[in-house]
Amino acid sequence: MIIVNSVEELLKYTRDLDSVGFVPTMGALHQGHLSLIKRARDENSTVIVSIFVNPTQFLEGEDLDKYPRKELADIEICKRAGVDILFMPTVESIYFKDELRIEAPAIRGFILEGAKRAGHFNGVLQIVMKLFNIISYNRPKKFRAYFGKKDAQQLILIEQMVKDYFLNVEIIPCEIIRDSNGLALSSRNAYLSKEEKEQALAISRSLKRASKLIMQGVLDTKKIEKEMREVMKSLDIEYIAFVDRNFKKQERIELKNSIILVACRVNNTRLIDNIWI
Ligand code: PAJ
Repeated sequence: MIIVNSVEELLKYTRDLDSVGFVPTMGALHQGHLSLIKRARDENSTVIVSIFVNPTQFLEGEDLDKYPRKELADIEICKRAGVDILFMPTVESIYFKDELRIEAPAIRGFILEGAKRAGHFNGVLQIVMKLFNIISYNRPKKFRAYFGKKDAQQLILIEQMVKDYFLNVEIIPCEIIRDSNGLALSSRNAYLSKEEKEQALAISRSLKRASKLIMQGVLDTKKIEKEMREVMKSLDIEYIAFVDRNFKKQERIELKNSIILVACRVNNTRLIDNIWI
């Protein structure tokens, strides 16, 4: 595995590539990330992973400084997973002064996660656009990028950016990986104590409850939300949302076209989860 820290260096290693599978991450890698890497490994001749804690997607007062950084363990995980190139750029090598900015659309970019974290998705799109352009700069024959459904709104916005900006990349959505209790894996789970982890299980339980109700034929989102709130009554709920695949709010569930999203606080840790119906 080659580890590179600058764009110039990366470009030396990406000449004449056949298919490239790219997995962008912020590190502190867990089985969720690994599932993306494995899929990329299965489907491409070259796998490139990036680890970059992107400052522009953290708002003032968020956890940029304390975001878990586990460089050595991450390198080991990538090596073992058969990653070919690990790209770990410095902030200076990737951002410029007074640079051009990408603005997420109001309709999908500034609701839910984007309302609670106004400007967050501008930063996500900014870095993902840069990474796509850097990784595919030398025009591989095929370019695929892997994203988790865990960050559903991020995934939808990236798909929109690819379409709106005519980017030559295939976005591969990947299933949410959970621990044996149902808790969706997240780098931020590292902030949770044992008791808090236990409490956080109510999130996935509420989503399971929702999917059970839907299987029983309950499609009214108000009814489903009421039951979900009951399951999560010990948590500080930021939002429960029912949207279609374009993130338009729904009054009724539509099979194969609904996403149920939850954001909660467990003490000081903010957690998100969702299911695609
Ligand atoms: P990060 O939170 O490190 O996540 C990297 C990728 O792993 C994302 O596509 C995310 O959806 C996926 N992922 C995280 N937890 C997962 C889980 N439990 N199951 C499946 N996939 C999971 O998302 C980011 O980084 C950043 O915003 C990034 C896209 C890298 C831009 O900075």
